[in-house]
This record gives sequence, structure tokens and C-alpha cells, in this order.
Amino acid sequence: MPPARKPDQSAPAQVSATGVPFEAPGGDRDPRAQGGDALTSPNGVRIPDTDHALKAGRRGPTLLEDFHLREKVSHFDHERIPERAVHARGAGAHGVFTANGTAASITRAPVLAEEGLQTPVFVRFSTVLGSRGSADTARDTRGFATKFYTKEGTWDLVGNNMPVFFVQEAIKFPDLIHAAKPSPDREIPQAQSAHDSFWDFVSLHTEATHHVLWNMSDRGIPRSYRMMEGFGVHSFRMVNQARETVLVQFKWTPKLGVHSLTWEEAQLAMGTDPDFHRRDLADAIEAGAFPEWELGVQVFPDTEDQMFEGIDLLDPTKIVPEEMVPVQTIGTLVLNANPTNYFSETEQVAFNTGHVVPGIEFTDDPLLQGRNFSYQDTQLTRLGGPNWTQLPINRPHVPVNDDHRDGFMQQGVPTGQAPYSPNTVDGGSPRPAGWDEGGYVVVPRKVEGEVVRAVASSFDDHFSQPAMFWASLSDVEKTHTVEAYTFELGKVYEQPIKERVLGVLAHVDTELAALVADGLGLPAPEGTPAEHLPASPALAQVTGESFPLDGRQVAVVAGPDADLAGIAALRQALDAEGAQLKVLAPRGGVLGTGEDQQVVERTNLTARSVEFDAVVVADGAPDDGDVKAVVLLQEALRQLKPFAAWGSGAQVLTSAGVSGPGVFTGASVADVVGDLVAAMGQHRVWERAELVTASAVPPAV
Ligand code: HDE
Repeated sequence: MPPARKPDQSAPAQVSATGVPFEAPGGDRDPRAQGGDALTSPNGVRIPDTDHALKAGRRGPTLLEDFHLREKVSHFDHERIPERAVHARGAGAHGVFTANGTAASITRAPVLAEEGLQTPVFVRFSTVLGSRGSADTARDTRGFATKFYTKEGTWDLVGNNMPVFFVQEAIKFPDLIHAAKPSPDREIPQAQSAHDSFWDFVSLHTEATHHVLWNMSDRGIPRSYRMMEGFGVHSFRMVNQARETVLVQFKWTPKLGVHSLTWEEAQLAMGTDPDFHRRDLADAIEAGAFPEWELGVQVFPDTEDQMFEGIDLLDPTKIVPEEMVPVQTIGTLVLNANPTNYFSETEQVAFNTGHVVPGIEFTDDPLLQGRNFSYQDTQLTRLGGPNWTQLPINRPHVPVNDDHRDGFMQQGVPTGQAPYSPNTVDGGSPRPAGWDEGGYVVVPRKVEGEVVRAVASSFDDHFSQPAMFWASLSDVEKTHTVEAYTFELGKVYEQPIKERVLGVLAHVDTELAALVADGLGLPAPEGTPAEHLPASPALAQVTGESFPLDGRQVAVVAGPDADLAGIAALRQALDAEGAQLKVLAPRGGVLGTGEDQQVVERTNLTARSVEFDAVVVADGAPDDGDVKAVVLLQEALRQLKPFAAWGSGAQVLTSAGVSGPGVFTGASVADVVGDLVAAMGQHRVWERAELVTASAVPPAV
């Protein structure tokens, strides 16, 4: 063994990635941030000119000697890392999770069990199919991945906004994704499931029926990441201090309710604002309307067969209705800070379902077992090696002493001579930690069975749960779901694929199958719908319940002669509800002077209906029939948005053909604002749904 390093041979103090010492970087400087006034090269040398290459003569050849040119361009050449194979498009935020203590009886994980404990988190929301630059509002499942930086190590809860999955086994995942991604020859369509290979796959894998139905329902086009539920999908095993176990399924419930876009809004947003969800999340956090969710669990006894009343808890295509097993709230998540740097945080964050903490264990769900391999594996390519947990956003907030050494981009400088265990050279350190020291000691469980490539017969029922989901939807959601199937299948070229999908739908519900067939101009398919559990009201989105308006957007149509004091009063009233007002006028600039002055935030050219949850017309707004303003009002009418107008603003609505339920007019702002706020709390004016159709222009109310 070599002698210990002498004090006078100690290495220089560590510096941060940006070259400054970790301790006391000066001022309020973050040592991770680049700083200093002078432009430098990556090795810290000050650079006098970054606009011109070093040349032999002003019009002469560029010299290889120009290290600044070489490094600048070369670094740029390598700026991109591979995008995620799935979930490439995403948006993230920092936050905090606070446990309420209810889970103490079922888990020993303090992050969930310790009342009042606050754990920092980073959450990344995503679409699944599109590339990193694709539009946010595509019809798709949304990812809802949460990294908890707990006192016992990092825990990643990598869920979706839908509680079921397309396939029951991980080995099917590459097939599913190959079928759902754009065609291999032309690479179209981008971020869409409306193409032959997707529908070919799901019609041949009827286990996908349940998830497809969720995708075709309004859940596939959320209004906002802030208005989505989240689900862990799999059953997990929880272990308490007494080493007793239960099975649980996780659910995030948004404070703002679950709401969706209309298909027309989703399509418009893809053109007018492809960053719709990303912007909504960042703007809400920026405005202090911090998004909030309750984390809940459904708890099941950990029986030998891991079933609950005939529902296989290991089958990720099944749910247990909340009416059978209520969701118990165990904590609250608040997202309160936007990322500082998109790449360093949202792009480099890497989740691993295999990262759990003591008190949370896996089940034998074959999808989960496969995921536990995949997430670690994919980071090796995407983040360039096994040290991805050392990236700032991925670092555990607890000491790490893992005996792992070396590898690309190793950022630690381990000391000691014995990176193996057990050892005597480093005095036996690090040593294993048992249960009492917080070690991840797996609760023994018995497993026996024959080695087979097969699943249990309890995985064979592919239709009863989709049938239950369909039966649980409100009428308006059913209509949207029929339209979504009809749209997507209408984009499919091969008739046999459409017919096969209709054949599948016939096992779900006769009316659903017949309506979609009718829209496609095909005969209604034969088939007997599956028997199912009673409808689960918890699965419907449109229920009459009212929700807070945090971060909602309202347009006020105005112009040079508008009642600016009224606009100021409206803004104040909406501010009190957490909603934001945007002044819309024919031209940009400022309206009025003095106290009541209003900045024009959108012009008729830059605004589109999808951006707003409600539209108000001010007294004195122009009633000149400007086609862009009229289109905005008519679109908002079709999209079932609440309207209000005061004074002469009411005439602007009438001229545009806007009337009927959810249109509030009066002499002053005070006359209309209460009704407006109440209607926005319902998300849309659902009573108007039957009166307007997407093709009715001018509207037929
Ligand atoms: Fe994923 N999934 N997945 N997935 N998944 C990835 O990991 C995979 C599945 C989910 O914001 C990848 O780091 C397999 C279910 C989210 O960074 C990859 C299987 C659920 C995210 C991967 C599944 C998810 C991913 C791609 C079938 C919901 C984005 C990049 C067994 C419960 C996380 C990466 C983020 C990402 C594999 C199924 C959710 C390739 C093999 C079920 C939210 O490893």
C-alpha cells in the first residue's frame, strides 16, 4: 500500500465547471453560471475579437493556427445530444413536494411518510411521439416525470397523464414505437398517430385498445400541463417500518381540474404557437400562478395473486376504478421555479424508473421490469456514458459513495485506494448499510413458476375496461372521441386497417363503432361489446365542478376609443382570480394617456382564439367588421368560450353573430365580471356545444 499523501502534496482546491471556486464566488454569483466581463476561450484565455478569423491578409486564406475559430466552431458542431427516443419534446420546472403524513402507515420512505417534510423536485412534462422541435398540442399521451431529491437518495416517478399503457410487456415497446413514429421512408407524419402503421399495430394488438381510447378522448389534447392528471401506471409495493407491505398505484390530481383543448384549438395552436404548453407552464410560473397537484395512492392488499376483485394489478392496461378504491391524498406538489437553462436542466434531466428509495419497491409487472432496464441503458447513449447522475440536474442531494469509477466525463475526484468492497485498505469504507441504517433492504417475497414466454390468462381481457371508460365519458367527450377516431382513421390509406379497427371497436361499444364507421363511410361492424364494471364517474372530465382560474388568459377587445377605466377595473377583477388580461387592438402601441393608459398586448394580426380562455369586448371597441377580429370571436364561439361585453361592446358581439349561452352583456364591467368568472370556472360553456358546430360559419346560434 502506498504511503498516505502528505499535506504539502495536496491537490489545488476544486473549481466549478466555469472555473471559479465553489466557495465564495463573489456577489450573488452562482458558481455554476458563466461570469466575468471578458469573453474567454474554454481554457479561460481572454479573446480580443470573435467576429473575424485569423487570416493571412485581409482577403487571404484562414490560418489553422486560429485556435479560437477552431474551438468556437467545433464546440458548436457538437452542441446537440441525441434527443430522447420517445418523449423528446418536453418542458420542465422546479418545485417542492410536501408530504402530509398519511402514508406513514404504508411506507417507511420519509419523502411520502414524514408529515410536513419538504422535498425538492424537478418535473418534466412531454409528448411521446414528436421530435424535440415538434408542436406541443399534437394528439398524444403526455409524460409526467418527477425527480424527487429525497434525503435517502433520488426517487424518479416516471408517469403519464393516462393510467394505462398500450402494451403489457416491455419487449413490445420497440415495436409499438416503431409503428407510431413517422414512416421510415418519408418521415411523415410528425408527432401524429394518424397514420397507417400506428393503427395497423394497435388493431393487431388489442391490448392497446384501452390506451388508444384514452388518446382519442379529450385526454389526448390537454389544455395545459397544469391541468393534467398524472399516473404511475404500474402497481408498486410499499414497505412500512414494520416491514409490512401493500400494493399501491400513484395518481397526481391537478388543483385546476382536468381540462382539454378542442381539436380545432389544438390544430390552430400547432401553427400559431407550437410552444403552447411550454409557454403556458413558464408564463404561469413567472406570473406566480404556481401549478399544484395532490399526490394520491390507491392502496391494495399485497395478496399472493396480486389481484384486486378480479383485476390483475400487474396488468398495466387495467385500472381499478376510484369508486372501488378511493385515492388517498398523501402530499402536495407545487412547481415554483422555471429552469434557468433549458439544456442543462430540461434536456439533461434523466429519469430512471429503477431509482427508488427504501420503502418503495417494484412489482412483477413485466412492463415495469423492462423499464427498469431501459432507462439506465438509454442514458448511456443520450448522455454519453455512465456518469449521467453527476450532471447538476441529476445529482442526488445526499452523499454518494458508490465505488463506481472512471468513465466518460467523470466529474468527481475520488480519494482513497480501495474502490471495492469489502476492503481493509481504506479502513472498510464504504461499508454496506443495513435496514436500521436506511439501507435499501428488499422485503423477501416468494416467486415460483415455470420459465415461459407467455403472460397470465388474466391479461387476456382487452375490452371490458375500454368499454367501462367509454361508458363513463360525458356526452360531449363521447362526441369528441368519435370525431378523433374518425379523423385519425380518415388519414389511414389502407381500408383493411380501418375495418380491423372498427372490428375492435365493436367489442367496446356498438354506438361508438357505428358512429366511427358512419364517419368513414364504411358499414357498421359486427361484434358483441364486452361486459364491463359500472361506469366510473371519476373518469369523466366534464362534470359541472368549478375550478380556480389561476393562469387563465382573457382577451379584451379594445381600440383607441375604448373605455380604459373599465379595462383597468376588469384587469383588477381578473387579477384577484389569478387570471391574466391581454389587451387586443387593431394596432400595437399604447391606448390613452395617464392613469388608465393600456399597453396593447396583442394586435388583431398576432392574436388567435386558442390563446384565450374567454373574450371580453370593451365599451368603445371598434365595430368595423375587421375580419381578423370577427374570426377570433367566431372561433371562440365555436370553442365554447365565455364572452362578456359592456356598453357598446355588446354590439360588436352581435355584429359577429355571437349570442346565446355564456354571453354576458351589461352597462359596466361590474355587471358582467361575476358571470364571466363563474363561466370560466367551468372551463367552457358546455350548454353551447349542441348549438354550434365546427363548420357553422357564420355561427348558427
Ligand atoms: Fe418510457 N421511456 N418506456 N414509459 N417514458 C423513456 O427514457 C420505455 C413507459 C415515460 O421526461 C426513455 O430517458 C420502455 C410507460 C416518460 O425524460 C426510454 C417502456 C410510461 C418518459 C423509455 C416504456 C413511460 C419516458 C426515453 C415499456 C408511463 C420521459 C428517454 C416497457 C408510466 C422522461 C429516456 C423524461 C422515457 C423506455 C413505457 C413514461 C427509451 C422500454 C408505461 C414520462 O428509456
